[in-house]
Amino acid sequence: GEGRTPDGQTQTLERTATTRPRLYRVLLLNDDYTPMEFVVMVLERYFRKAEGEAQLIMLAVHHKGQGVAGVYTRDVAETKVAQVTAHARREGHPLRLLAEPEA
Ligand code: TYC
Repeated sequence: GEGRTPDGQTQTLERTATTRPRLYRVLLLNDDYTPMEFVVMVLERYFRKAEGEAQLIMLAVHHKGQGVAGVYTRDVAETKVAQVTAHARREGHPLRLLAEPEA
């Protein structure tokens, strides 16, 4: 990038091409017991979905068995899986999520 010499001149420094990090889908899995409103709350609070979109995603998972809650770098995806799973267990719900690499 750009640097500065002691006399205040700018100089262009070597720059190596970077690669984009691999992205992971956080999948939400259906089950028979987790309340629909809990899943909607999870999509709003942890995955920053607006209420209407959260309801659509929840219903799609309910009917199709699974769906994408969000797409993130690996650390973020795995942290969301862990946080939401812990929250669901604290509330006594069997909700399952997993992170899988895109293509
Ligand atoms: N199938 C659940 C019910 O009928 C609702 C649900 C939706 C559960 C999505 C999990 O990922 C899920 N209460």
